[in-house]
Amino acid sequence: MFCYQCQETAKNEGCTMRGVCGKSGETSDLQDLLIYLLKGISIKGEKAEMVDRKAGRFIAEGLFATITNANFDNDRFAELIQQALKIRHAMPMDAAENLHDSVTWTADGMDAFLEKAKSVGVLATENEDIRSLRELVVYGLKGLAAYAEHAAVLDFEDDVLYAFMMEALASTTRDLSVDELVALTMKTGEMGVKTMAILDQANTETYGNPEMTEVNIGAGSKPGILISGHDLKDMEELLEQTQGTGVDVYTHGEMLPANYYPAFKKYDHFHGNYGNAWWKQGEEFTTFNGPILMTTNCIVPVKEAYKDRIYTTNTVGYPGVAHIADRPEDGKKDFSAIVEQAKTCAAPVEIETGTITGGFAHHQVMQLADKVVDAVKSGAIKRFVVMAGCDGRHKTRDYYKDVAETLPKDTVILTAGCAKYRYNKLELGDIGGIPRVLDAGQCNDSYSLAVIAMKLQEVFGLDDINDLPISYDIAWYEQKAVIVLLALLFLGVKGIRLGPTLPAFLSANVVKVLVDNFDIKPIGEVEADVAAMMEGK
Ligand code: FS2
Ligand code: SF4
Repeated sequence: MFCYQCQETAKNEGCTMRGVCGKSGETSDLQDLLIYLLKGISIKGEKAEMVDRKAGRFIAEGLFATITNANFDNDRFAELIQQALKIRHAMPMDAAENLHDSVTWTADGMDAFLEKAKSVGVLATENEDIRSLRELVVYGLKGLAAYAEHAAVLDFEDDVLYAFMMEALASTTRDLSVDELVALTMKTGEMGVKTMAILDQANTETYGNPEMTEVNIGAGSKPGILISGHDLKDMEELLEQTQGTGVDVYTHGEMLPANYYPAFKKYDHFHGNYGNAWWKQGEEFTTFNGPILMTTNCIVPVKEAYKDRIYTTNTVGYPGVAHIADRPEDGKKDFSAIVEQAKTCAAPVEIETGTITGGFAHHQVMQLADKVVDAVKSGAIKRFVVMAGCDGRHKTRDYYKDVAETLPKDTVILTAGCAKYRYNKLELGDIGGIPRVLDAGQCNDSYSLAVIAMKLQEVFGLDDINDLPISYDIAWYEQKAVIVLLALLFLGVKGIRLGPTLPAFLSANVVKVLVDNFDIKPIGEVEADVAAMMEGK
């Protein structure tokens, strides 16, 4: 195996024996082969006269399944590989010479899959810079695919996205120059913006605009179900199916922003949020006592303490863990097994009490726009600091908590994603009623931060988005953060600080391209970074 797609990769170089995330070498290899076959499907698909939506959706699901902490189940990957071969086979293509091996290779059975995987992984591209750019595109596509898939679940699909996934994946099989690959990277960012806009539309048209909400973080006296991941449709159906059962519903990790949607707030048995970011699930799932539903990444190696009460669904998988089947066409998922189990469980152990405030997606912030603009004009708000992105296990991520605490009181933190758990329970106060931490939602909602920035640019009549009093101090962990980063670069944002480490998959030359063109920098010491940000550097 060789995998370096996430921030926690071994020695910030690459996982070679077993993933730091717990992924086995075999799982990693099967994921490589699946990606390879998605490239074969893409080569066929990009030549078709019309976008093959079925193939496009399959590509999105396949990419999503390979995101860090989404799926650890070899059997599931073998199934996906078989499906990929079938889909590819059914796609028409003119007979041509020199077809890429990803279009023609075929075999059956785990042994054959694992054998082939050895030669099609990341290291099959020998040139370090080409490899770096190809993987940057592929990881960006994984994030894009995840967002496209979330939108598709809500019936918002755009063939342009599938066509682009095919174009980009197919391009990674060709001998593109560094310049061509840099251009493809930017186009990935552009399509990332488009995808996130579609997802934003899907979420808000289906569930309403997130609104300022105080979320209970304590525990109730009834048994509960804990729902994690990013899938709002699962959230909706779980709330419906638990109504009147005597079972409460709690969110964990990236599902916290479900608490901000009008469509979900109406349920009395929606109790609030339990716990923190994904990496704390080992302890928090143990004390929760009730069943846990993982709707997307991030699942981590499952502990015996809750193995018999954790469930996966969608692209998530873990060996030996019960999986809730997809919803039938025009039907709903069946969560009855989870509900029945919950009734037999004790209530959660209370691990904290109080509330946290969130719900500041673009619509809510725009409702406060006058207040915000006045505060900027009067100098009450000196600067916004975007600290969106991911949380993770590394102690070095305390940096983000320390930055939040060190920033002067006349600054506002804009956030989205699970990075917020480093500072969303601190008492940071407010500025004239505007909370100093404005949480827009999931990493999926990072689009909101771009909308807010563009709106402020318009209000202040600025030509360049970089003239706004906004600094970017982004934390990354997995591939959804990669597409958010590429989207920001496409929008022309410069001077982003990225941490806690720069991605291992960026070669020295690719880092240089990013530094020269976008002034990207690694995080440094807290005091110095805060001082620099306050000077707009
Ligand atoms: Fe948290 Fe980062 Fe959301 Fe992941 S914000 S680790 O990309 O999907 O989650
Ligand atoms: Fe290593 Fe991250 Fe890949 Fe897991 S996803 S194998 S931790 S690089």
